[in-house]
Amino acid sequence: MQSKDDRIEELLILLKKEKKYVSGARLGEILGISRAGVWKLIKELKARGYRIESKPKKGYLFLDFPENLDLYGIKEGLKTKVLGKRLHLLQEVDSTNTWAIKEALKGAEEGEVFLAEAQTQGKGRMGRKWFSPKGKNIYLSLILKPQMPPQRVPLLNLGASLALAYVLEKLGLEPELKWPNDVLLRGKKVCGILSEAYAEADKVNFVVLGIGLNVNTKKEDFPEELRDSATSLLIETGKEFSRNHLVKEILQELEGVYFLLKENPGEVLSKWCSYAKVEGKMVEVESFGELIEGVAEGIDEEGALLVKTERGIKRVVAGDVKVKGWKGS
Ligand code: BT5
Repeated sequence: MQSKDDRIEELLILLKKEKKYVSGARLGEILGISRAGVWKLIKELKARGYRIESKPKKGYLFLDFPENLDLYGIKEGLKTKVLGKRLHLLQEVDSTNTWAIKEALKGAEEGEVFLAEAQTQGKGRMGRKWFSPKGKNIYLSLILKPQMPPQRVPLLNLGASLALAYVLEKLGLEPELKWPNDVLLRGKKVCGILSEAYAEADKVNFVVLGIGLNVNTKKEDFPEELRDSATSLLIETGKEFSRNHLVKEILQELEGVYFLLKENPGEVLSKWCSYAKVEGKMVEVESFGELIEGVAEGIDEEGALLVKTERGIKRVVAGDVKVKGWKGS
């Protein structure tokens, strides 16, 4: 027998496909339940924020997804094989990365996704904080179990930012990527990525890849200190976006890049470079307390940044890059 969740998902798919009123009797027939049963499921969808119109004698019409994150809305039509096959959602959590790590240590599988409407302790790199207000943005972490040596894990960061660039480009925007993990619009940070790996010397047990994308945050809602360096899709376009739709897009693009990384990492790197405007620019990189100055030459096959300094090429595996003239730096 189908669970209630499966029936709700099926009902949603049916309603969305029809694009016109469908009678309760017909829906009941397809789902193998009574009209009263259909009405109960519709009531539940409405309570979750789905906009569905009901008219006597005509039936039900799907209008829109809810503004809030909703697992049915993400799963409906999701075209992935691995990522997002299992999705988890909380209204509030300390950090979706911390949550995903705990679940991975308990045996959660590759591709499981952890989402929250708000984070109370959203994490950036190196102990920094990620501003994570409720109900506006995407805070998503997923578990990967890649067959790659630990020194190649940084490629996942680059791959994830490339996937985000694809998502934003589809919205008509012009994203830029900044090593190692920033996605920028007009030089301002719209998305940050944090990967945390659990590895042995020669084997990766799992990686939690965390993505924070600013979607419907208004300029005045950012704290003062971020207003000049951060942006959101709303600020850039004047429009609000469905986060359920965006999560779906992110998972699909991410899976494409993840599979490509296994087959042809060189291609991912060259695609990444085509969005990065750092090459050939004078940069200052702060890495493990050291300040490295020089010209950014590119990225090597393990995702490290190569900087041409007065004393030769320096390979930087972690750090913050400042490019002269960039607001987001
Ligand atoms: C990052 O760190 O950019 C990684 C951010 C990853 C966040 C996601 S959300 C889901 C998952 N769960 C987590 O707990 N984390 C991940 P970093 O490069 O260190 O940048 C952090 C810096 O960006 C901060 O010090 C601020 O200056 C700035 N910042 C903080 N919140 C921001 C926001 N919402 N938008 C733009 N910039 C922000």
